Amino acid sequence: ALASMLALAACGGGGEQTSGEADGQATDGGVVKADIGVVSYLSGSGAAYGEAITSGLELALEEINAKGEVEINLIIEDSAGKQDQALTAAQKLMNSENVTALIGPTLSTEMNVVGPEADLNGVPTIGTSTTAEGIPQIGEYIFRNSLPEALAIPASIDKAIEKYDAKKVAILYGNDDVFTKSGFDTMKAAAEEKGLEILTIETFQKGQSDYNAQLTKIKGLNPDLILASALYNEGAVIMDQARKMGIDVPFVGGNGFNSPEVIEIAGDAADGLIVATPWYAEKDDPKVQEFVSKFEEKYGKKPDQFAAQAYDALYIYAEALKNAGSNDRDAFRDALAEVKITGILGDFAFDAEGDVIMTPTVLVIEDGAFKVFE
Ligand code: LEU
Repeated sequence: ALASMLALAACGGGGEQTSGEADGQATDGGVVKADIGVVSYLSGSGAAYGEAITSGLELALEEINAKGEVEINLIIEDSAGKQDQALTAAQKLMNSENVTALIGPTLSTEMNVVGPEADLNGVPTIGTSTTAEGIPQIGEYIFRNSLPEALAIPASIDKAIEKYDAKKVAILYGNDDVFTKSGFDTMKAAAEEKGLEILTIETFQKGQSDYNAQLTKIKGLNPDLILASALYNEGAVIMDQARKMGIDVPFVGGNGFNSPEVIEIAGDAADGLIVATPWYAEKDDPKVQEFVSKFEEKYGKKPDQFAAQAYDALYIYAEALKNAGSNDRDAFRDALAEVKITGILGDFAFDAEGDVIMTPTVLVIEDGAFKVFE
């Protein structure tokens, strides 16, 4: 009986898998197979972020598996934008599903709890939208391919200064979220460095619906620009209420504002929003245009930045799997650190910390659409 139990365990037929070895056969005729766990913000007030991300992943998945060099199975879990739910989802994927690696979670707030746990378990993880300071620095298993706020915000502020000769700014930010706080720190530092006068710093919390107090104060101080660090739901409501109060100065937003949802929710009030992006759908590049038309065909709408970054992330994972030649977590992690691809975001490679350096393009919303801010 003991001998047959051992035999069963040896061929993976029973018992718990406790090592970094992912389940199932690693290769099948040279094709590396892997389960990849995805933790995404798919329900609640920021669900459009997760929808964009999973749409980008699923399109890439079809293409990658059709090529037949690797075979990826995505296991997708909803985090609802919440730390505890993100952690529970990640633990299930790492422990019960025994995935080779993780993609996500969506928010830096969530990554701040999932990242350390994944790193401790030796599970390679890539953030495709996590832009706060310090994410890849969580540990050697944690990577990102999303344009950090530290590169995006100064580019937007520079453009706004150049265009509007801005000298005085008001800052408004969510003080209960890792990303909106980090975006604020970057905005404040950039404003100070560029010699802008900061007239006031106002705060809000997730889910807030009335910004009258903050906006009345800002209006009275008459800034040239408003720097706002928010996710789309709060950000769009802020712009709507500001315009209704007669505040018509431009807004500079962080990555949370780079979603078509802002226009969807705020309508005309979104005009005058400036954001920096690593990617935009109008880019004159055949790879980008092919992606945009395939995406539109599959989903009936244009991809946004979050879909694009997720799409490239799965190609980065596919390349790492191929190069690792195995779905072993450590082999995958080491191959991942060395990946070089040319994706729809351009030439891609991680730096020594698993972070990314990209040159942003600054966009502005005019007449209800994002346009390159020339
Ligand atoms: N960039 C945000 C963050 O780091 C998430 C994104 C979906 C707006 O939390």
